[in-house]
This record gives sequence, structure tokens and C-alpha cells, in this order.
Amino acid sequence: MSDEKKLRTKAIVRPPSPNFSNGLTTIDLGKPIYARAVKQHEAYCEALRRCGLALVSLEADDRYPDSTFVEDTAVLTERCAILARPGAPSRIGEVASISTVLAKSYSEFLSIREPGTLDGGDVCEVGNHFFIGISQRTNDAGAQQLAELLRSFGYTASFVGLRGVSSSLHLKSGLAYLGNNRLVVTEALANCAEFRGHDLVLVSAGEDYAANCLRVNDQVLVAAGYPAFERRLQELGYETMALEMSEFQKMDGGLSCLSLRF
Ligand code: CIR
Repeated sequence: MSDEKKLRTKAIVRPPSPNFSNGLTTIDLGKPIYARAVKQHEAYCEALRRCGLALVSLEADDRYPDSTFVEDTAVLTERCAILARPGAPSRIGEVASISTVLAKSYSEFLSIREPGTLDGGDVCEVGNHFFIGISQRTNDAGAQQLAELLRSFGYTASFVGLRGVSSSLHLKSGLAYLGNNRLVVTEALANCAEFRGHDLVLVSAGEDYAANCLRVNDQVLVAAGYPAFERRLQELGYETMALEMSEFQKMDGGLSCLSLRF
């Protein structure tokens, strides 16, 4: 499907480290199997390449078991890069190495500062607007700082309160942007006033994990195991690629979390 979209050309990825299963999780799906996670990550990287992205592939980093979820460390836009300040203390150290990588591609470089916390997974870019989730990880100060920084670059931003509304870890656990004003949302987020005026594709109850799909240029990556949702996207005219995500799901991670696209 060809329509209004921003062409992405690169993505930063980092494979899981052998101690990946020591990372944070709230879900009771058992321990991830490392070898399987590595294979799933390889397939994910291959899918991004097929979508036309050149990958910047970092070394696995066993100092940070959650470091494969690179999305949480930064917010990348066409005009600037903003380093995040992850809300989980065990993840704050992940930002340093990402900042070194980003310095090669961005001249405009900003940061979320204490007392702000912000995870990239709470930020959903919708054209020139950014939805910022206030969640278990992103606090008011972090969200406000990000909104001000984005506004200084000519973007608009608004907040989506997730606490008490959705059990999802991050905003993008339950929200994805497909382009052309169209959002994928879980039932928990569907009535959120912020999304009025958008064309909503609702993910059925029990299929919440599928909401974290990822449009990359002409393709939409979807988690395998949600055929009804995938069919719905195809009926809407999207070309989909289904990827096995079981080992990342066990650690609360989804498709968007595994890369930083720019
Ligand atoms: C965490 O709890 O931080 C990781 N285990 C999962 C992070 C998932 N990231 C994302 O949704 N952007």
C-alpha cells in the first residue's frame, strides 16, 4: 500500500544477551529460551532489511538484560534525536551506548533530565504529532520535557494517561500508527479522547499483544498468532509480515521495542 508515510532508511538493533531472561517482566509466560530469542531476533532483523532498512547492529550487552529493547532509550524524529531516561533504574545505563551511535547520525541532540523519566515505548509518532503516554515508566516531568523539546522543533504533542486505564507497560503496547490518520488500538485505549478524529482499527479483547504492530515503509510487521488481526490489515490493503515473538513477549516486549527506526 502506498500512501502518506515517512520513509525510514535505517534502524538500530541489539540482539538479546545470554542473560536476557534476567530482565524485567510482569507477565507470567515462563522464562524465555535464549537460543529461540536469538533466532526470533535474527528473523526480525531480516524483516526490517526486507522493508528496505539498513541496520546498525550493536553488540549484545550483558550488563543490561533488557538492552535488546532499544526503542526505550531514545525518541528519533526527522529533526532531532532525544535521549530518553528509562523509568526502570536497571535500564538507565542503556542510554550511554545508544547516544554514541546516534551522535554519528544526528547533529541536534537533546536529553530528558532528572526528575523526568521517559521510555521510548511511550511515544507514538503520528505525522507531526506525538502522543506521549504517562505510564508506569514515564512520569509527568518526563512527558512535559519531551513535549517542550518536540514543540521547540515545530512538532505538536499531547499526553495519554495510561495509569488506571490500561494494564499495558507502555503506550505502544496498545497503540500503533499505520499512516493516513489510522491508529491500531486496544479496547482499553479505544475511548481515549486523544484519539478522536482518527480512524481506529480495534484489536479484539484477548488479542491485545497484536496491537504492537509496526509499519515500516510499505509493510506492516505483525506478531504471529493473531490471524484475524492480520487478515483485517490485509483487507485494509496492507502488506503484512508475521513474526514469531514468543520469547520477547515473555519479557513484556513487542515488535516496536526491538528497534529504533530513523
Ligand atoms: C522492560 O520491562 O523494560 C522490558 N522487559 C520490556 C521493554 C519493552 N519495551 C517497549 O515496549 N518499548
